[in-house]
Amino acid sequence: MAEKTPVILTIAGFDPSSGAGITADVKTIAAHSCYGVACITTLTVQSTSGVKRVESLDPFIVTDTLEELCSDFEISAVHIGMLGTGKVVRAVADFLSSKPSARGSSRRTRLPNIVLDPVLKASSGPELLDPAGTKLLTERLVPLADVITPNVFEAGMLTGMKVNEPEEMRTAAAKLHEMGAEAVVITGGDLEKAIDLLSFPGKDGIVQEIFKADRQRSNSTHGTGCAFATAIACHLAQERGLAEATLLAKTYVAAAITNGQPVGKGIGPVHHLYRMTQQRRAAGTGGEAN
Ligand code: PXL
Repeated sequence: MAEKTPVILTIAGFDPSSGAGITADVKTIAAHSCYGVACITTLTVQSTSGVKRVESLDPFIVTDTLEELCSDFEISAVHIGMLGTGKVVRAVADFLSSKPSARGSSRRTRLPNIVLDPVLKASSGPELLDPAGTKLLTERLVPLADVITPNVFEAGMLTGMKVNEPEEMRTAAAKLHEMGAEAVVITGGDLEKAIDLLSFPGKDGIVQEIFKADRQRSNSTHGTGCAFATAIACHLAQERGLAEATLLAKTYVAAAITNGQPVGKGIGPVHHLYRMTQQRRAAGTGGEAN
């Protein structure tokens, strides 16, 4: 009998250049042998040269999409990325906490393996979540998620602390636990050493593990945060533990940067599907690609 393919739901914005957002997430999900379904929250106008415009969708469309997908698919993990506005954050939080929505939610069981990437701002500058959204995300989604994956900037914004060095990452993670986060991965890919901190409750209290890698100098880094969080969701869906999921996701993103394709005139996307080209090379000339 064919093995069941885990279905991963991504709730995120649309980046037409496919480096970040839902189209990138679906590529990441495919790269992990899972099936991706997407609830779009926001349209952005952007290319590799940055975000030019942000247009949030009606929160009812978000709720209806979530209802529709969840009434059909058995979801094994959820990735939450760009949400845009407080209204959308509320719709997502109401849905995920199984509160009946204004339209009447039919679902009663909580979705498993919720990974929250608290997307606040594009690297190119523009805000990707309004201030009401940041407040609601902190109050409702941080405590609801199984793991949150802020970068050092986002960890600083959520905690009101300076977060640059490993010690500050540890303190910020502890504060995020106090704020209701179950598990936290703070990514420090922008630091001199690419340091990620995983912080989660163990038997005898909070366990913190540092993952180190050399920082890559590359022009293909757009979408690293989305790829990382989505890859973690896929690994959790495949029943891996959080430490293994974090390590594998970090390795995946590093390889996706190394294999980045030089497309566009600005900061290019990571290569989410780099394993396909490796398989094609390994298959030689006999493959379908010919
Ligand atoms: O990388 C953050 C991000 C997430 N989601 C969407 C984006 C961006 C950054 O530009 O556009 C849709």
